This record gives sequence, structure tokens and C-alpha cells, in this order.
Amino acid sequence: MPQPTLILHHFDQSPFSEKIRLIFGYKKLAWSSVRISRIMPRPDLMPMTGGYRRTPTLQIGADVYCDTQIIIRELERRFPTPTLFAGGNTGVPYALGMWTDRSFFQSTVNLVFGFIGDKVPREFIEDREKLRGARFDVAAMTAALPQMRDQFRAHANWIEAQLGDGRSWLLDEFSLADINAYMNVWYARQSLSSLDEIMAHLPLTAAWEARMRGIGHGERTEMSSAEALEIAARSSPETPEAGDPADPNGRKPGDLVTVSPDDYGKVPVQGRIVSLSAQHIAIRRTDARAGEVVVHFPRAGFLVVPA
Ligand SMILES: N[C@@H](CCC(=O)N[C@@H](CS)C(=O)NCC(=O)O)C(=O)O
Repeated sequence: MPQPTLILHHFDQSPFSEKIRLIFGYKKLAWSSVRISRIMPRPDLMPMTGGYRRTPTLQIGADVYCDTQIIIRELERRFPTPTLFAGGNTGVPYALGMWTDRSFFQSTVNLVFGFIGDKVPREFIEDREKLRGARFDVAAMTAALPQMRDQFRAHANWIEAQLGDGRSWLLDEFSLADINAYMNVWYARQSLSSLDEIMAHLPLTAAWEARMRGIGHGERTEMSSAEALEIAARSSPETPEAGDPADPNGRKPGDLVTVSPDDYGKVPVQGRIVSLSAQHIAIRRTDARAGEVVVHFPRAGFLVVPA
């Protein structure tokens, strides 16, 4: 079977997108890149996601995957070799995402924007204030720069400690744990000319960073957002209906629900459940421009509410 067209809606500076680009590299996949704007609006993407606005989103035909956790799950399901979960490490790499994507990431964001300071464009600040529902106070981040350096170093030092016995990767073999943790170092590297001052004291992490960079991004081709939307409109979702007899709330296919992130970018997306489990929920919705789509979300970090 030919590989389905994997369409990543992303922007080049996005650290969460870098995770997925690296997985394309590791799994040697060809993919289509739709470059979206760093700030809203994204008029060709919202018809597909139903309002979910965080970056990246993976589209396969009329199936749309929101959040890196569910994108990774789907890529591993479709392309299991080489695996991201070697040596029986099937739970911990995901669980580590709650460290790398939340507290470690927050320290990195504060460090990066504190460093960039008053060069951050006004429109970007306003956009991220809407995203977070809170002030994006660059002046406060700049004032807290010494503390943020400490925080970033403390998190990065856990990578250094883990590599301390001479291993190449965080677990026994290369895994999602490396991708998740690396995102933060990659992000700091893009924006922080002074990162080397911190990394000079983390030599194992610096060598690991170089190994990670060497993985590459697979085979990338550019696609327009209009073409991606057109692909969704002329495709049918391929997600089969599947209930979860163990669902603790008795949710089932056909139920009308909203799904939203529990931390930021909390836009509720409404649809009818197609498939669900402890780790995923897929909902069907119809849009005038995208047609019928199925939108997929993770469960950890997302709230499902009857609509
Ligand atoms: N938990 C999400 C977080 C994604 C995230 O925060 N992405 C950033 C960009 S790297 C974002 O959405 N920024 C706001 C935006 O792009 O609208 C995931 O794993 O995909």
C-alpha cells in the first residue's frame, strides 16, 4: 500500500512541531508541509479542526489529529517500525510528556521570551494572551531571566544526569522520551544566543543534542493550505466506529460532546463520538468548507463534556 499523504500544519519555529518533524525523520517518512501563520487567524485550518488552534495539527485525508500526543500515537500505529517505544517502554515516554510539555516547556518559554524581551512583536503578545487567557508579560519574563536560567538548567540537568552512565539515549534505546525532552533544548537553541553558556556545563546533553539534530526531518514537500483543505473536502474520514466498554462515564459512539485542552488554547470542539479509549477520542463534525471530518484528541490533558 502506498504511504498515505501526511500533512503537517505547522510553522518552522514551533518546538512542538519539531517533535513531529523529527519523528518523520526517525521513521523515514515523506510528508507534506503546510506552513501556517504563527498567530491567528488560520482560515484554511479552522474548518478542519473545528476551532482547535494549537500547533501542530496532522491531517490524513479527512482525519485530523490535534496535539502531538495523539499525532505520535497515530504515526506509531501506522508506521510501527522503527518504534518510538523500544524495550517495552510504552508508558513512561508518554508520561514524561507531562514534564517536557508542561513544566519544562514553561521554563523554556519564559527563558526564551525573557531573553528576546522588547523585540517580541505586539501582535504576537496579543495573540498569545488570547491563547493563554492571561497576560503574556514579557517585561516580567525579562525581569525573571536569572531565575528562568536556573529553572532551565535544573530541568536540562536531569537529561545530563540520565546520560551520566554513558548511555546514548534517555532510556535504554532511542525513544519518544528523547524527542519529548529534546524539544525544549531545540527551542532554546533557536532563540538563545547565550545557550552555550548553560550547555558548556552539560557536555553529555550537548553531545545528545547533536545526535538528535542528526535524525533529520524525513522527506518534506511544501503544500498550500488551500490544497490541504481541498484534500479534506474530497476525502472521507477513515476512522471506524469503536466503543469503550470500560469508559468510566458511559460515553459511547454517537454521543454529542465538546473536547478542549485543559491548560491553554481551551477552545471547545463539538462533534459526535466515533471512537474512544483511555488514550484517545475521535469526534465527527461537518463543516461547510471541509465537509465531513473526524477530529482526534488525546485524553490526558483534555476535557470531554456532554454538549
Ligand atoms: N500540548 C500541545 C501543545 C502545542 C503548543 O503549545 N504549541 C504552540 C506552538 S509550538 C502553540 O500552539 N502556540 C499557539 C499557536 O500556534 O496558536 C501539543 O502537544 O501539541
